[in-house]
Amino acid sequence: MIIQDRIAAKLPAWRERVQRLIKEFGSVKVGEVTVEQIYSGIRGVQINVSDISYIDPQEGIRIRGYTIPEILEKLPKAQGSQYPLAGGIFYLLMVDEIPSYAEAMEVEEEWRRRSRVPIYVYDLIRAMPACAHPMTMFSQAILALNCESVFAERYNEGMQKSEYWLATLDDSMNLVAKAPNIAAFIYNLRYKGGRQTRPDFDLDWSANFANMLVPGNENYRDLIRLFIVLHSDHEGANVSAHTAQLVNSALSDVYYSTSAAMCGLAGPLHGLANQECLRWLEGVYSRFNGLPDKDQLANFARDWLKSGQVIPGYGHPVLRVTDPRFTAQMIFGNEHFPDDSLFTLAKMVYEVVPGILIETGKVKNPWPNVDALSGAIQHHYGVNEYDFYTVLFGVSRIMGLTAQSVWARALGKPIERPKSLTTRMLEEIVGIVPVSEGSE
Ligand code: AMX
Repeated sequence: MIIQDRIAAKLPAWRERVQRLIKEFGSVKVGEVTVEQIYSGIRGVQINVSDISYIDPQEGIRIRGYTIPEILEKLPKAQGSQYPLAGGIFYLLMVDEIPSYAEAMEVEEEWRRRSRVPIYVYDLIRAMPACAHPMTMFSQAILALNCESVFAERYNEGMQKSEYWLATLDDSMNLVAKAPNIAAFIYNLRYKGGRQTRPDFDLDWSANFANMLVPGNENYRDLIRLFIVLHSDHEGANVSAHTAQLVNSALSDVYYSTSAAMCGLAGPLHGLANQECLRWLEGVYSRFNGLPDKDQLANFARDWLKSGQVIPGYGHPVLRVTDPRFTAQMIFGNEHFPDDSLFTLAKMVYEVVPGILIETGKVKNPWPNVDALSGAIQHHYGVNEYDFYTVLFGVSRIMGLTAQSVWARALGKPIERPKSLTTRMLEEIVGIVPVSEGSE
């Protein structure tokens, strides 16, 4: 398999770099942790190394060193399209090189061969109650696939540690290959009366996924090609990425770890924000019976904040500028449907809301993140069942999550085990209570 061969060729040099850091510089301090950081979501504490992607607060994401515009320009394109092949972004995430068209297509061909989803997964989804959120269904379906885990099987047979990454890669390829079929099945079951569109193996991976959701729409295929690249990875320490790393570090296979990551992505402060964004935009639109003017929108946003709620799609724990993934979607919308009503409203929100968030004096980043637009764009193509948006996000994010797991196992990362303290211990450390007997 092409990705396996390329990683295998690079691995000795990577292992040497990491071993040198640990052996020669293991005692060098990287940073310090404050009491405030402990109480505020271990914010900014460097807990992990991931070479797959990095977020610069002032620039946004770089995937394997490339910015979003560079990636969109350099990755090989699907035939007849100016948007990249998903096989290309996966290759870049995994191998750390921009692939040729032939290399990206080889990945896509491998996925095609692995794409069949066992019937028990569909049975499980069908058996879930009507109240189950699509993310619950998606996470459960991924978990059920654990029956197929190459890693689990080989581990039971006594696989060597040096081969963990190979089995993890095998599982990752299988999971990515099957994810679009599972997600489309959930969508059509939940919203389209169970009328499923069969996979079209003449289409590239992204276009096939798009076609199972919105059959026969070329522009929607391009949107999904773009969406997959934009959502594929966002550093190693956000909730879903960190969850996947933590679970996978216990040598739970990627079905366990990705399913757990999807549960984190399902939170309203993380991946669910895209669904919340569309709900919010629709709320504004119906409140004003159409587009408000800017003053009306500003007053609405102020009242909303006063009621103690967040404006979804705005703010970020790391970014301090407009998310370049937001900008890429804005360019797409302006090219394809500049006058769409919700898209126009989303653009107006971008003009008005940052100023309102700045007024609060507490929001560290008043600018939009990726989620501020993705829902409005889906809505344009008739995918207006916003409960489903985080599943779309998840299908793409599996690529980055699994790339991180493959490299973690390849570089021999051990089980994660940070340490927790008691409040009393912290009070002792800062010197406001005497050190108890027996503690030192
Ligand atoms: N609307 C209203 N208030 C906001 C806000 C927003 N969009 N963004 C931040 N704030 C508030 C916080 O709630 C916090 O208030 P508090 O002190 O009363 O608790 C204060 O501003 C400071 O927060 P911060 O340091 O700027 O942000 P954070 O790192 O704590 O949180 C995030 C980041 C994304 C959770 C937050 O900006 C937010 O809730 N945004 C809206 C939801 C959203 O868009 N999530 C998607 C994130 C991207 C993703 O994972 N997909």
